[in-house]
Amino acid sequence: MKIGIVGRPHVGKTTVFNALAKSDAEIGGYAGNKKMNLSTVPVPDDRLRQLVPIFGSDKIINATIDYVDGGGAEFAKTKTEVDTHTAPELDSAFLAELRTVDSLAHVIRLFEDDSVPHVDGSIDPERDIDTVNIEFIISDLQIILGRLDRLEKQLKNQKTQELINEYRILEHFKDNLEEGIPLRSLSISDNDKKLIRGYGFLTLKPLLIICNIGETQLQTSDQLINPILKYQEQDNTDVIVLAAQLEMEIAQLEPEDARIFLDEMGLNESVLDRFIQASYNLMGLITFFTGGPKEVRAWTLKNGQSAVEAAGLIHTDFEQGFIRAECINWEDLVRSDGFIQARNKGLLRAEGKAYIVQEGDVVNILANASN
Ligand SMILES: Nc1nc2c(ncn2[C@@H]2O[C@H](COP(=O)(O)OP(=O)(O)O)[C@@H](O)[C@H]2O)c(=O)[nH]1
Ligand SMILES: [Mg+2]
Repeated sequence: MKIGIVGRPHVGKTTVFNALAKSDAEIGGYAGNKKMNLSTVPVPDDRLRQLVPIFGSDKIINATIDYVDGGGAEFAKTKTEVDTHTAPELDSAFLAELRTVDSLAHVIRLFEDDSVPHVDGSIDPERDIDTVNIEFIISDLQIILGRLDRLEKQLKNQKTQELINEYRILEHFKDNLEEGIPLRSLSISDNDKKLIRGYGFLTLKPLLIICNIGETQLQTSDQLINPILKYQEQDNTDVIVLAAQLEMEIAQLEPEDARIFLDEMGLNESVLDRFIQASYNLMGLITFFTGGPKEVRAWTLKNGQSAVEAAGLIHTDFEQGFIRAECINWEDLVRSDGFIQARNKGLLRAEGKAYIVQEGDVVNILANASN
């Protein structure tokens, strides 16, 4: 799973990236080094630790999330050009990268700091949301208009049902985008989703709005973000609050020092957990586990995916040779203190290919060896 961090210049995107990835990418950077920041980060999950004694596993393998931040490569123009001229455009390579992500984390600025002027002249989070939304709408529209043009020509020669369907759905998208409606607000059939999967439309991606507040705003954050909460009502959109600079500083400390610091600040450690939870919910993702003497491991699936799809994720051979999946809720397994007792209590279920894997399932795939 990959999350793209987006937003206006100098709102704290790289700071958020550093907080999430516990890294130290250059902040305040601008069209300088032309490098994006990419990081693969383990998803913290205490359930893995609790499953270790059940399997006697040697190690834990967390699920991971990939984060991408534009770094110095996100905008086409340099800082001087932007400060003295118009609003910055996104760099085309960064846009292409964004088309590959599963969801967007849009950082908006609430923190006040005179030494960091806002490119649009004032702190106005709602304006920032609209600006980026419009930018992405235009970008999706450009792709659609180009494709519709080509489709019209193609349809003159070959009127296949697939091309006709694609034309119909893209026209529908165009009409909505022209009204300023992002594609994530539309209900799209599974079939249509398949037809348009390759385009990576930006406004179709689930959107997590991150309100970046300053340290001094921690006490008043509820009031501050009140006007932003209405965006939560839009489809596939959620809002969270993060004091990104503070979180970045904490993430860069040694774990022991971080704990002392958090205690002193009266903060809890759950900000990153909340970010990940919100992202999972937004993308409709669930976690299941596998275990053995070598390792206990967390995997990410889309809610609604089946046992055979889970098997395919673990190993393609498991998908082909699938016989059945033994499944049990992780907590039932831990409480039973092992598989034998769980089986005796009737908690271990034998499920077929079509079984929909549930959040927190421990899954053991039984499969024919391929040859
Ligand atoms: N005071 C304050 N400054 C921040 C905060 N977050 C980011 N900044 C500053 O804003 C500037 C831009 O941050 P950066 O993460 O590089 O923003 P980006 O351009 O969106 O990637 C840097 O000087 C940061 O130190 C914050 O929460 N409080
Ligand atoms: Mg940056």
